[in-house]
Amino acid sequence: MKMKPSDLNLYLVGDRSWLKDQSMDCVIESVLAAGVTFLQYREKALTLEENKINAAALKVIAEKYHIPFVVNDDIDLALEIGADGVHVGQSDLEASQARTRIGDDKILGVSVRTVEEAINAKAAGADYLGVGAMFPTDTKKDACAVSFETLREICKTVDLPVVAIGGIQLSNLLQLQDSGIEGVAVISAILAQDDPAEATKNLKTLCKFIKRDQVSASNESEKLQGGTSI
Ligand code: TZP
Ligand code: MG
Repeated sequence: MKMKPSDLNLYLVGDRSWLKDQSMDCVIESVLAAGVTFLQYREKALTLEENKINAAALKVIAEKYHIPFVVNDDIDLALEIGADGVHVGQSDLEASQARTRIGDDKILGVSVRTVEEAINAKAAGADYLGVGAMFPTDTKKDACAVSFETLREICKTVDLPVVAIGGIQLSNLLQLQDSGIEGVAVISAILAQDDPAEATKNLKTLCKFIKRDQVSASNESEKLQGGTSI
């Protein structure tokens, strides 16, 4: 499966360490049904065998909902389970090598923090860019901040769809409006919530307003947050 820019609208990075008592498969099924449009498998503390079993299970669910499913960093795992693609960061395998290994038909996502990295990622064959961290986050302790201006500059300069990531919650999502992004990628804004499906629906309501030329979403935002305008 290749991707469309609109697939990036509400991108979930799977990380079971945030889950409360629920099983990952059940939560993923419920949030995909609620409107998640892209799924990345990213587990940092599992064995090879556990990753194989868990990633393969999530791939089946993603297929059922016809959404792209990519694996973070691990190209062997992505190829072995037949994922739709991979996502690599700047300190992982070079994006051009990742492209060579997965071939032209699979999705390549690349994390970038500067315009230069974004230009290089495009030249290396990226299909989309992940840019962040846009806000402080406890999820990735080593994440460096990216400014709104840099995000906007990347979107303007490089002709690739962009998903913003890092600390994005219902309360700050609309601060990314008019940056040129296609959507937002989150972990805790969905997986750390008591009701991940409800959280997905609320985020999705605001994601509709994220693209340029769309009407102000302040009323919607106010309703979702019980009357506090952002
Ligand atoms: N890359 C940059 S920030 C981040 C990743 C994977 C963590 C995103 O998690 P959260 O909980 O949405 O801030
Ligand atoms: Mg990585």
